[in-house]
Amino acid sequence: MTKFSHVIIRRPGKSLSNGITSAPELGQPIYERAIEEHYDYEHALEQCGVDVSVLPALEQYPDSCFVEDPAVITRCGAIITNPGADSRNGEKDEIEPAVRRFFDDEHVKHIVSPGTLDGGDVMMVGDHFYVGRSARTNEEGIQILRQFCEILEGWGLEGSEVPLEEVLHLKTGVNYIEDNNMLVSGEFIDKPDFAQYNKIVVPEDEAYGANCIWVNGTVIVAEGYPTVLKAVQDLGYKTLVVDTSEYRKVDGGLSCLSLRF
Ligand code: CIR
Repeated sequence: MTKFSHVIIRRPGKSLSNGITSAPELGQPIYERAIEEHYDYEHALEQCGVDVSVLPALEQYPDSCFVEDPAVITRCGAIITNPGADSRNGEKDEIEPAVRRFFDDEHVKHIVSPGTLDGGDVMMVGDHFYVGRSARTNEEGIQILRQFCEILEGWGLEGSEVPLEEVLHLKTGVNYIEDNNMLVSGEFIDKPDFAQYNKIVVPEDEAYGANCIWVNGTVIVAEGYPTVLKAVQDLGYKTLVVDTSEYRKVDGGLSCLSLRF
């Protein structure tokens, strides 16, 4: 059974306002509010019984509070990714020392160029990892999946590829909350890859709310998505609600803001 004992987060910097966005119409994140939301997020995680390591802001990387992307952490070891956006690629060198506090050399592996991978494209379901093939997770000619899966297989884990077309990352639209329950939205609702799960279909007007996180029996849900919240509560989960509206302005959400392991 999955159980997390550690979480890594990184405070946003003032440069968050320059983060990559597909939704400029939402306006730029307001730093003071983003910090408040980050503290609330940290406190929600603490209530789930995990030890939270807080890394300092990195002004040179506007998107670096989204620590989920430069690393993937499994129960067997960590994979430092090769983030697909040029402005974010250097984040991999910044996250590695934090990850190495928990894993020795043998248990830290790397994705190498020309393969690129963002952790937001990796969804863990027990020992199986779904890997979204997105604009960020890719490789010309050779399959990035092979590189990632060889590392997983070395640890007795496995992966499979899920092509995606409409959203930034796999977990933008599909999230596993344990006990065979999966929140699905948009292009993921009818994907055969997820047919075996109890699917909670997220309505289009609450699509952002599909990005929930399960932490030791509690599901943290973004504020402002009542249908999602009710559906999760109806399944019997304890829930916590956190406002992530400043992060939404730069395409970020609950899962992107932490590494849980
Ligand atoms: C980016 O475009 O990379 C950031 N502005 C948002 C990253 C969100 N990360 C995630 O979904 N895992």
